[in-house]
Amino acid sequence: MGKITSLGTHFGPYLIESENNEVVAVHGHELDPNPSQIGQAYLHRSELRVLKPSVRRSWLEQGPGERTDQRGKEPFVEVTWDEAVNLASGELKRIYGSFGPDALFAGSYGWGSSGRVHAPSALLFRLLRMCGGYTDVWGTYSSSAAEAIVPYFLGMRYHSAIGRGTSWSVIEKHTDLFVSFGGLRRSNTEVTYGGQGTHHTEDWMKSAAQNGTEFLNIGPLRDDIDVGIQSRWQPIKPGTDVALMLACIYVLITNESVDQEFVEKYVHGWDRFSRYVTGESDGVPKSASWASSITGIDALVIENLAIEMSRRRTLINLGLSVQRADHGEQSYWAATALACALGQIGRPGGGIAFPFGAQGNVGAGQVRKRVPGIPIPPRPSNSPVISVSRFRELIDQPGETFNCNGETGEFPDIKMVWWAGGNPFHHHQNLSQLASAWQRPQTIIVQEPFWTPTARRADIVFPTTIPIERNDIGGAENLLISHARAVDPPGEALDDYEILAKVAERFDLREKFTEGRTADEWVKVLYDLFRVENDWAPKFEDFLEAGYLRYPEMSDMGVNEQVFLEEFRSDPRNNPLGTPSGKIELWSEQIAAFEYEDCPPHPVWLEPYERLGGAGSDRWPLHLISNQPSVRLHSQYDHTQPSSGSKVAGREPVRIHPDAAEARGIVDGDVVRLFNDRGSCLAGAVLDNALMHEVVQLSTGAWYDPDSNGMCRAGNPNVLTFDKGTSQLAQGPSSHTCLVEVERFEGVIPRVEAYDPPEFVTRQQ
Ligand SMILES: Nc1nc2c(c(=O)[nH]1)N[C@H]1C(S)=C(S)[C@@H](COP(=O)(O)OP(=O)(O)OC[C@H]3O[C@@H](n4cnc5c(=O)[nH]c(N)nc54)[C@H](O)[C@@H]3O)O[C@H]1N2
Ligand SMILES: Nc1nc2c(c(=O)[nH]1)N[C@H]1C(S)=C(S)[C@@H](COP(=O)(O)OP(=O)(O)OC[C@H]3O[C@@H](n4cnc5c(=O)[nH]c(N)nc54)[C@H](O)[C@@H]3O)O[C@H]1N2
Ligand SMILES: [Mo]
Repeated sequence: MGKITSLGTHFGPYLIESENNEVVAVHGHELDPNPSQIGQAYLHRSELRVLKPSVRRSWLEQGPGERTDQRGKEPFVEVTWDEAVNLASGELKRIYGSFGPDALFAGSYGWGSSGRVHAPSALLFRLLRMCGGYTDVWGTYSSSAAEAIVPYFLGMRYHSAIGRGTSWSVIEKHTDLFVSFGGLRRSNTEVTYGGQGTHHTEDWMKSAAQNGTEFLNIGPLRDDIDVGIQSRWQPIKPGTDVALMLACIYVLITNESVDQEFVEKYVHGWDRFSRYVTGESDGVPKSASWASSITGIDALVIENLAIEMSRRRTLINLGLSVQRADHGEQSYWAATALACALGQIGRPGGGIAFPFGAQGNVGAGQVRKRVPGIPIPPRPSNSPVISVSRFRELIDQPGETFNCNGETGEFPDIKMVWWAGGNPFHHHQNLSQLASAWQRPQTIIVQEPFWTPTARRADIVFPTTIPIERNDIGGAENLLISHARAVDPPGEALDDYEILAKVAERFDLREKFTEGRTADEWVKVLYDLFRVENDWAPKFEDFLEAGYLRYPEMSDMGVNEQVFLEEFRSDPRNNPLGTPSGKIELWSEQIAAFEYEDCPPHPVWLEPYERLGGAGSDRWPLHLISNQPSVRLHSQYDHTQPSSGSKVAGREPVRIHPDAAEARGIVDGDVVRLFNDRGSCLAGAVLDNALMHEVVQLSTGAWYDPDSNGMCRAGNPNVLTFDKGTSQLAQGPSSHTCLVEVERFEGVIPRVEAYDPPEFVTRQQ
């Protein structure tokens, strides 16, 4: 047995076994009944580590802004840390001096480490806010549409609605019918942003099923519920859920099954909204037959479902996929309207739930315990802020105005980009378009452990450590976890903390940035701050010795009993919602004032820019689901096991229904080409009848690997997706709205090059 050290990650806690400075085994944590396989990636030393600070040749030799079309193509020159830090800080000073802080984009979205000390983007924000600021972002790629709209109709932040949500322990006892839009994929619940505790979702689902809860999966994939329980599947054309929800409300209205008492007492705007549903206000009754032609679901099935929901204790759950789509805001609002009509909100096991099946901590039944982080100074008040997924427009369209959530702004002229802990060349939509916009800034700096598609497209790359190479501390819903250094970092990689402290030095800010502490000292400081708020916690040394701390008030499965909006239901006068009316708003005067055609003042069905049976489907007959990968976290460790072992014909697997495959002459294991107007990629065919006939599924995260025509050889779906905001309200990403065609790839099959290290040259004297 080698040395055992503890580690926390976004996908759960582990025990790392190492010998002679090598990881020899990754063990599930002693408390974790269902550890995620994703952590096995830590077993593998990688050829793709960035070993030394590296600078793109033309940038180094000719200066900023030179031959930016060569980003990702030309070789790097390795330099010393001193030189790299001087180049980066000198350039930052030049940009600040010549153009001001708005010309720097450092929004730096991404799922870097889950540790509280080595949180790469937080450290970057800390330093750059001390230096003068930068253009920043609002929202997430995960849930911007929900984050924007939920406060208008529930009067609370989206994340507090999740924290206050109904817990599994209540569902297990009370819910008869758990209706999920967007599934409850077990693999998605292996992950929680900021740290997953021990994994229990699967156990909860099984025990709820045993207690009589029926699970209904409404979505394009049968295996969106895959934990071995007997669940029902209702296929639906992707992007049409709102039509189904409205039709269910229509059925309840015409059957006089709406809970009138509930809508009168707890809902603002029911009358105006219901006139829209019946068609009184726009001439279009949102009937079951109307919805049938949009969703592909039989009208009788819709009628029966509405009545069944009203007769049983029904919980309506929304995943996140349904809002990562064109007009994604509406799915959350319309589902809540349906729950209002059913009148079970605030009753145990009934009502509305967000987003079970998207993360593992959902249903844990308590607001996450705060684990202090290194403080981030407030954002300078005049810093521009854009919706996170409008990043490509930002760098491409300086001076252009944009609307977002009631405000109008102007994109500043971005001269420099600095990214720590994210991979935009995985996560952004329409990557070919991003690749050309990426040529505009004069300088791009990336902090990365690996030669990812983003690192290869940078001018200056700072090599960073990974979690097993440093000490840290992290939280989850039921545990506090020690992250302990198991092995030494390779090459000259440094912690993000140390890298940014070096940059701070060039601004005479080292002392202010570090507060005179090493990163290890911060670990203890943060633990001691946690102890101030949690006086039951043991001394730091005892915590380190144990490797974790279980929160005492949580049961083993990590759940307290709680019912979403129970207090509002029981006493709306004394517990009003934070909306202007104090009620659930199905008509919002605040949204009305924005006069957005793409987000009117009540829940509506709006045609997405493309859908099966709608716009675009004459040319592109298949809907692409680019969901989350089960074998990795986004694009992380795509180059090693377990992700590399999941590839088919050396590329990302795409699932195709056998009928769709047969019609195209595709057999299992073929290399296929997915394409549309926006781009194309190769993938390895897997025939599977767990999908709707007109749906193909290619998970996100294969490393972007364009050939000279922009065709991604590795299979990243974001060469196909459309880069468009959900609406002017959220301006969130709409990656799940995407039509494609698929064909067998004929000709010489090209090699995937994304997993080769880049080329290096020595400096010309
Ligand atoms: N088509 C489509 N696209 C999508 C989605 C979709 O459903 N469909 N989903 C979207 C969603 S929900 C999200 S959240 C995004 C995710 O997008 P990202 O969060 O950008 O994806 P990751 O692959 O997790 O990128 C994290 C990067 O941080 C690096 N990293 C890890 N640890 C450290 C560290 O300690 N220091 C530093 N400096 N770097 C580190 C990793 O190597 C990796 O390159 O993707 C979005 N894109
Ligand atoms: N293993 C693993 N788990 C993860 C992640 C990961 O990278 N790996 N990423 C995490 C992150 S950052 C996030 S934000 C969450 C995302 O959580 P979600 O957004 O909920 O997850 P997705 O995987 O994008 O989609 C889940 C399912 O929704 C269905 N779906 C897609 N479009 C529609 C639609 O229009 N209607 C209906 N009814 N269903 C639809 C698809 O069949 C898909 O499998 O997952 C988290 N969990
Ligand atoms: Mo996400």
